[in-house]
Amino acid sequence: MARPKIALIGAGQIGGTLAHLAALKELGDVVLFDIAEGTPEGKALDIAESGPAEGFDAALKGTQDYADIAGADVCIVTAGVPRKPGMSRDDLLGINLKVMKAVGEGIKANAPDAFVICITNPLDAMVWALQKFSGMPAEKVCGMAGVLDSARFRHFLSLEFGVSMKDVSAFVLGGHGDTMVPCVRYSTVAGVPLPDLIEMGWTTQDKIDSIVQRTRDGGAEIVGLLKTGSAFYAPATSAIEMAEAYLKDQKRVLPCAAYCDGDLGVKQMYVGVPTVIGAGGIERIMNIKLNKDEQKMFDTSVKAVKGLVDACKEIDSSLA
Ligand code: A3D
Repeated sequence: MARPKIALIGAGQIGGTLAHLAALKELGDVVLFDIAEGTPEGKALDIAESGPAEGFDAALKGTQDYADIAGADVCIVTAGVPRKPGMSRDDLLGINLKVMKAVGEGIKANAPDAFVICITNPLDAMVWALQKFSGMPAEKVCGMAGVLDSARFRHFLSLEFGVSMKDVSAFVLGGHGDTMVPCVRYSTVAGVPLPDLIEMGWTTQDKIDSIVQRTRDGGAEIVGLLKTGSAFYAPATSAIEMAEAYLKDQKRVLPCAAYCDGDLGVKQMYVGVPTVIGAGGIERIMNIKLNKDEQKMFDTSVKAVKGLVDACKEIDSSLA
C-alpha cells in the first residue's frame, strides 16, 4: 500500500517544522509547497538528508507547482504572513485572505479529497474563507488553534501543580484570539477538576486566573521573545496531532476550529469547539454545556470571530 501523502502549503517556520515532524513520525511522504523559490526545495532536501541518521522512511519534495500536491491525503496550510511584535492576529487579515483564495483554489483543483488543516491567522476567519474558496465539505476543512491553546494551558498548569503534563487535561474554546475561553471547570489533573483542586488547597483562584490570562497571551509572549515571527514548534506539533488522528482514524477528542451549524449555539461559522477527529475528518462536535459565565465569554469570542468574518466579506465580495 502506498504511503499517505501530506501536502504542506507554506514552507516557512511552521511548514518546515511540520515536514520534519511528519518525516520523523513516518506519517507519510511530504510535499512542501511555497511561492518562495528555493525555500521548500532546500527544506525538503535538508530534512531528507537527516533521514539516514534518524532512520525514517519518507520521501520529501519541495515545489512551487500545485500539481505536485495531487491526491494529497492531508493538506496543512501555513501560507501567509505571521505576526511581528505590536501586531495583533487580526492585522494579518487583508494579506492572508488573498493567500487563502489562491490556496483554496489550488487545493480544490489538485487534492479535493484531502483533510485540510488551516493554521494561518487570524485563524477562525481564515479557515472559514479557505472552506468557502475551496468549496470542500466543511467536515474536511478545519483549523488548528485549540490543541495549541490547550497545550499551553496544560503546560502552565503542570508547572503550577508540579505534576506531569500527561496527567493534565484542559480545554480552550472559542476563537483563537484575546477572547479565547480556557475552560477551568473542564480542566483536570488526573480527572480532578481545577475548582476541586482550589478547594483542596493545591492552588488558588488568583493563580488560576493568572494562568488563564497567560494562556490567552501565550502567542504574544512568544512573539515578544522571538521578535522576528511567531511560535512554530508547538503550533506544528499540535497540527501533526490532528493530522495523525485523521490518518490513523484515532477518533481523538481534540478542540479545533470546526464548522458549527447550530453547535454550541453557533450558526454557520468556524470557532474552537471540542471535536472528534477520525477518518471522516471532523466526525462529531461535542455540544458541551457551558455555565452562565462561560457562555458569556464564549459569546464574546464568537462575536469577535463574526466581526472578522464580516470584514472578509467586505474585502472579497465573492464571500458575501
Ligand atoms: P512564515 O515563516 O512567514 O511562513 C509563511 C510562508 O508562507 C512563507 O514561507 C511564505 O513564502 C509562504 N507564502 C506566502 N504566500 C504564499 C502563497 N500564496 N502560497 C504559498 N505560500 C505562501 O510564517 P509561520 O510559518 O511562522 O506562520 C504561518 C502562519 O501561521 C501565520 O499566519 C501565523 O500567524 C500563523 N500561526 C498560527 C498559529 C495558530 O495557533 C493558529 C500559531 C502560530 C502561527
